[in-house]
Amino acid sequence: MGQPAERESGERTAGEGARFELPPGQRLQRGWPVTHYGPVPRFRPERWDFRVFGATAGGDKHSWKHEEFTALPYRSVVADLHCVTKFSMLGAEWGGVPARTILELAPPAPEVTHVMVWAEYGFSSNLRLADFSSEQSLFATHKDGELLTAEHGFPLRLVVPHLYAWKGPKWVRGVEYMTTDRRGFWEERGYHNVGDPWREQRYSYQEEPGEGPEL
Ligand SMILES: Nc1nc2c(c(=O)[nH]1)N[C@H]1C(S)=C(S)[C@@H](COP(=O)(O)O)O[C@H]1N2
Ligand SMILES: [Mo]
Repeated sequence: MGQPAERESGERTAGEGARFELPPGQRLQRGWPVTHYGPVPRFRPERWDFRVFGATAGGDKHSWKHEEFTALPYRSVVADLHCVTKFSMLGAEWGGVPARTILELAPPAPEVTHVMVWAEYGFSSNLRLADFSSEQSLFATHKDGELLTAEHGFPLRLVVPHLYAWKGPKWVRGVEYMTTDRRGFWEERGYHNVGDPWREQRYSYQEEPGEGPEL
């Protein structure tokens, strides 16, 4: 793998985002189904912002308006999507702002170990900092060269290709830096705290000691 800093922005890279292969227990999905809990939020550009808060370096809060966020460096990642309900979509090209860019622009305090990614209507998902900061993690505005549609997360969704797709909120609005782990929406409702599809980490009862906060 190359160094991310040496890549031209916008360059198409597969890396670890796409293996073009099905993890255990998954089947290939034709087309692109819509899967989420609750209603599709309406995008109001004048009210929209993207916030980074919690244990930031120096205690600073960061926020971007929509036009500011979409002006950040754009990059593409080819990634597979694995839903815990057992369908997978292979080799989509996502475009947007790398999670690492956000970590550079809004650095976390040294004690940060986890993040909570927040979306509209209070949907959330927690991630280990190491997963969030992986080279392929992307705040996506586009898929296969086109703007996301409303039901697929417009204006912004997180894509973390090496984890089950619930770890990537659609309609994302911000990131909270955390110094201890806390469960997000699905992680509180029976899904695995880590969610690695290659290890079939689907449900919280499969968690080994140390993989998640006590239930
Ligand atoms: N805000 C929000 N994001 C979400 C979800 C959700 O319920 N709410 N579901 C997740 C799940 S379980 C999956 S499989 C993917 C589905 O993305 P898609 O509808 O674009 O296929 O979105 C993820 N992001
Ligand atoms: Mo899912």
